[in-house]
Amino acid sequence: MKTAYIALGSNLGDRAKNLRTARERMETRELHVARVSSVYETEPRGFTEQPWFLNQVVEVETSLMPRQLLGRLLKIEREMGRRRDVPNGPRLIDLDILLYGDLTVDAAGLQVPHPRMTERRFVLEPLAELAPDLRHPGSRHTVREMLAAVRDQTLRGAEKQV
Ligand code: PH2
Ligand code: MG
Ligand code: MG
Repeated sequence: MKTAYIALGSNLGDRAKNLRTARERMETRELHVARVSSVYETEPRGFTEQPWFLNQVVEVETSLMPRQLLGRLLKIEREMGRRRDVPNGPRLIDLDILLYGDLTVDAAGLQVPHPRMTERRFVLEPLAELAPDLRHPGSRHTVREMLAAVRDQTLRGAEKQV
Protein backbone atom coordinates (compact mmCIF):
# COMPACT_ATOMS: atom_id res chain seq x y z
CA MET A 1 0.00 0.00 0.00
CA LYS A 2 1.14 3.51 -0.82
CA THR A 3 0.03 6.80 0.65
CA ALA A 4 -0.99 9.45 -1.87
CA TYR A 5 -2.55 12.90 -1.67
CA ILE A 6 -5.33 14.00 -3.99
CA ALA A 7 -6.67 17.53 -4.50
CA LEU A 8 -10.39 17.97 -5.06
CA GLY A 9 -11.89 21.12 -6.61
CA SER A 10 -15.37 22.19 -7.73
CA ASN A 11 -16.84 25.52 -8.83
CA LEU A 12 -20.07 24.50 -10.57
CA GLY A 13 -23.39 23.23 -9.23
CA ASP A 14 -23.65 22.02 -5.65
CA ARG A 15 -19.94 22.25 -4.91
CA ALA A 16 -19.98 20.62 -1.46
CA LYS A 17 -22.05 17.74 -2.77
CA ASN A 18 -19.66 17.29 -5.70
CA LEU A 19 -16.72 16.93 -3.32
CA ARG A 20 -18.67 14.46 -1.20
CA THR A 21 -19.75 12.38 -4.20
CA ALA A 22 -16.17 12.22 -5.50
CA ARG A 23 -14.87 11.09 -2.09
CA GLU A 24 -17.52 8.39 -1.92
CA ARG A 25 -16.77 7.16 -5.43
CA MET A 26 -13.05 6.91 -4.71
CA GLU A 27 -13.65 4.39 -1.96
CA THR A 28 -12.99 0.86 -3.30
CA ARG A 29 -10.98 -2.17 -2.34
CA GLU A 30 -7.86 -0.71 -3.99
CA LEU A 31 -8.34 2.89 -2.89
CA HIS A 32 -9.17 3.97 0.64
CA VAL A 33 -9.76 7.56 1.73
CA ALA A 34 -7.91 7.60 5.05
CA ARG A 35 -8.03 11.29 6.09
CA VAL A 36 -9.68 14.45 4.79
CA SER A 37 -8.78 18.11 5.20
CA SER A 38 -11.24 20.91 5.83
CA VAL A 39 -13.05 22.33 2.82
CA TYR A 40 -11.90 25.82 1.76
CA GLU A 41 -13.65 28.36 -0.42
CA THR A 42 -10.98 29.79 -2.69
CA GLU A 43 -10.50 32.57 -5.20
CA PRO A 44 -10.02 31.23 -8.76
CA ARG A 45 -6.39 31.23 -9.93
CA GLY A 46 -5.24 31.37 -13.53
CA PHE A 47 -8.48 32.02 -15.42
CA THR A 48 -10.04 34.38 -12.85
CA GLU A 49 -13.42 35.14 -14.50
CA GLN A 50 -15.16 32.15 -12.98
CA PRO A 51 -16.94 31.29 -9.71
CA TRP A 52 -15.03 30.66 -6.49
CA PHE A 53 -14.02 27.08 -5.82
CA LEU A 54 -14.42 24.69 -2.97
CA ASN A 55 -11.10 22.89 -2.50
CA GLN A 56 -10.07 20.00 -0.28
CA VAL A 57 -7.20 17.51 -0.05
CA VAL A 58 -7.57 13.85 0.93
CA GLU A 59 -4.98 11.31 2.00
CA VAL A 60 -5.52 7.91 0.41
CA GLU A 61 -4.06 4.46 0.91
CA THR A 62 -3.88 2.64 -2.39
CA SER A 63 -2.59 -0.48 -4.10
CA LEU A 64 -3.06 1.20 -7.50
CA MET A 65 0.00 2.31 -9.43
CA PRO A 66 0.05 6.05 -10.34
CA ARG A 67 -1.26 5.49 -13.87
CA GLN A 68 -4.11 3.32 -12.59
CA LEU A 69 -4.90 5.85 -9.89
CA LEU A 70 -5.06 8.61 -12.50
CA GLY A 71 -7.35 6.43 -14.65
CA ARG A 72 -9.65 5.90 -11.69
CA LEU A 73 -9.82 9.63 -10.91
CA LEU A 74 -10.50 10.61 -14.53
CA LYS A 75 -13.27 8.00 -14.68
CA ILE A 76 -14.93 9.53 -11.61
CA GLU A 77 -14.68 13.00 -13.23
CA ARG A 78 -16.28 11.66 -16.41
CA GLU A 79 -19.03 9.77 -14.60
CA MET A 80 -19.89 12.88 -12.62
CA GLY A 81 -20.44 14.69 -15.91
CA ARG A 82 -17.32 16.79 -16.28
CA ARG A 83 -16.85 18.30 -19.72
CA ARG A 84 -13.42 19.52 -20.74
CA ASP A 85 -14.01 22.60 -22.87
CA VAL A 86 -12.29 25.71 -21.47
CA PRO A 87 -8.82 24.75 -20.16
CA ASN A 88 -8.62 25.82 -16.50
CA GLY A 89 -12.27 26.89 -16.79
CA PRO A 90 -15.21 26.09 -14.49
CA ARG A 91 -15.61 22.46 -13.52
CA LEU A 92 -18.02 20.24 -11.61
CA ILE A 93 -15.16 18.25 -10.25
CA ASP A 94 -11.38 18.18 -10.65
CA LEU A 95 -9.34 15.39 -9.09
CA ASP A 96 -5.56 15.82 -9.23
CA ILE A 97 -2.81 13.58 -7.88
CA LEU A 98 -0.53 15.82 -5.79
CA LEU A 99 1.91 13.31 -4.35
CA TYR A 100 2.31 9.54 -4.55
CA GLY A 101 4.64 8.28 -1.85
CA ASP A 102 8.06 9.71 -2.58
CA LEU A 103 7.74 8.96 -6.27
CA THR A 104 8.45 11.27 -9.19
CA VAL A 105 6.66 10.63 -12.50
CA ASP A 106 7.26 12.74 -15.60
CA ALA A 107 5.28 11.27 -18.46
CA ALA A 108 2.83 12.50 -21.09
CA GLY A 109 -0.43 13.14 -19.27
CA LEU A 110 0.91 12.42 -15.79
CA GLN A 111 3.29 14.44 -13.68
CA VAL A 112 3.80 13.67 -10.00
CA PRO A 113 4.29 15.68 -7.85
CA HIS A 114 1.67 17.94 -9.42
CA PRO A 115 3.81 20.59 -11.18
CA ARG A 116 1.76 23.57 -9.95
CA MET A 117 1.13 22.50 -6.36
CA THR A 118 4.04 24.54 -5.03
CA GLU A 119 2.44 27.83 -6.13
CA ARG A 120 -1.14 27.09 -5.03
CA ARG A 121 -2.31 28.04 -1.60
CA PHE A 122 -5.66 26.36 -2.32
CA VAL A 123 -3.69 23.09 -2.39
CA LEU A 124 -1.00 23.73 0.22
CA GLU A 125 -3.30 25.02 2.97
CA PRO A 126 -5.47 21.86 3.10
CA LEU A 127 -2.42 19.64 2.51
CA ALA A 128 -0.65 21.28 5.46
CA GLU A 129 -3.53 20.25 7.72
CA LEU A 130 -2.85 16.61 6.90
CA ALA A 131 0.91 16.47 6.37
CA PRO A 132 2.82 19.67 7.28
CA ASP A 133 6.18 17.89 7.52
CA LEU A 134 5.89 15.93 4.29
CA ARG A 135 8.69 16.77 1.85
CA HIS A 136 8.40 17.51 -1.86
CA PRO A 137 10.37 14.71 -3.58
CA GLY A 138 12.09 17.24 -5.87
CA SER A 139 12.92 20.30 -3.78
CA ARG A 140 12.84 18.48 -0.39
CA HIS A 141 10.96 21.48 1.05
CA THR A 142 8.24 20.64 3.55
CA VAL A 143 4.60 21.45 2.90
CA ARG A 144 4.80 23.97 5.74
CA GLU A 145 7.72 25.72 4.02
CA MET A 146 5.97 25.76 0.65
CA LEU A 147 2.82 27.17 2.25
CA ALA A 148 4.76 30.00 3.90
CA ALA A 149 5.76 31.17 0.41
CA VAL A 150 2.16 31.59 -0.87
CA ARG A 151 0.49 33.36 2.04
CA ASP A 152 -0.95 36.12 -0.16
CA GLN A 153 -3.68 34.16 -1.97
CA THR A 154 -7.26 34.58 -0.73
CA LEU A 155 -9.08 31.67 0.92
CA ARG A 156 -12.28 31.91 2.88
CA GLY A 157 -12.60 30.14 6.21
CA ALA A 158 -12.24 26.44 6.58
CA GLU A 159 -15.18 24.19 7.14
CA LYS A 160 -14.45 20.74 8.46
CA GLN A 161 -16.47 18.10 6.62
CA VAL A 162 -16.51 14.34 6.69
N1 PH2 B 1 -7.99 24.79 -10.34
C1 PH2 B 1 -7.45 25.16 -11.47
C2 PH2 B 1 -7.22 26.57 -11.81
N2 PH2 B 1 -7.56 27.48 -10.77
N3 PH2 B 1 -8.33 27.99 -8.62
C3 PH2 B 1 -8.82 27.57 -7.44
N4 PH2 B 1 -9.06 28.47 -6.50
N5 PH2 B 1 -9.07 26.25 -7.18
C4 PH2 B 1 -8.83 25.29 -8.11
O1 PH2 B 1 -9.07 24.08 -7.85
C5 PH2 B 1 -8.31 25.69 -9.38
C6 PH2 B 1 -8.07 27.06 -9.60
C7 PH2 B 1 -7.03 24.17 -12.46
O2 PH2 B 1 -7.22 22.89 -12.09
MG1 MG C 1 -6.43 20.94 -11.36
MG1 MG D 1 -7.19 17.99 -13.18
